[in-house]
Amino acid sequence: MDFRLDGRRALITGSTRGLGLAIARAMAEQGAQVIINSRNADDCQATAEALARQGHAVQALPFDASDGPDREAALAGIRDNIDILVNNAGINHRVPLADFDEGAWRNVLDVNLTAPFLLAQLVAPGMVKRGWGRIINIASIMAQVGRATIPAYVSSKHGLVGLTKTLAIELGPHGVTVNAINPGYFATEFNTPLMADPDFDAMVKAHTPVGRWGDPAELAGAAVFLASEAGSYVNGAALTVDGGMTATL
Ligand code: GCO
Repeated sequence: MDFRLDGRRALITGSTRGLGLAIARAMAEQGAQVIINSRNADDCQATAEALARQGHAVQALPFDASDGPDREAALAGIRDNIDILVNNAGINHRVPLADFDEGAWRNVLDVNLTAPFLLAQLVAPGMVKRGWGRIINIASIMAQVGRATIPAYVSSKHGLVGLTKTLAIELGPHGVTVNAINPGYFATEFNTPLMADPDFDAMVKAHTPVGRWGDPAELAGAAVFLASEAGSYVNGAALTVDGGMTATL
């Protein structure tokens, strides 16, 4: 059983913190060369330096995944040499329906759904040429259920799992697997407003059979598995990592 990623080059979007950083670190620990990305060049540099100090092969590549010219310019030289793409960068906008403006809706869809599609389109040709590749889309349990006040996020994540399935079918014959991971509630900066709300915090603990928020490191194993040879027959799947939340009422 081979969970190693030696010799693989992995681009993880949104990897300066939270789930993306945990995935980047775990992939680096399995021998991958990791490319750290976010919109913020200083954050990318600092994260890459911290991982490099721990002996990992790492590169900083700041760009805005949802900005066409920025994305294409950043990837111009390396798009054909990415073995593993993790579409992790995501945003949320938590506002009641009556106040949810169109710009915010479009922005969430752009970052969470359109950018993963366009990034896959950029890197897939190189993977197909080499006959090996992995695309891992970080969706959410919000691809399985919904929650009031986050219509754009829920729609984008349901869409991301649909994108995963259709790309899995198209790229599978070329040695490229495409899968999603559906994280439940993890203790990340992204979820700070939810963790700070005592009612929400209590709801998460009560509705998660393991009784707590997830630690980002607890998501990384799923990403390593899907990226490795051990996961070679998993394609078009959405792997839920939620402490059991969606298994219960
Ligand atoms: C929310 C969002 C996210 C969640 C995550 C759970 O409830 O506002 O869904 O912040 O953490 O997506 O899967």
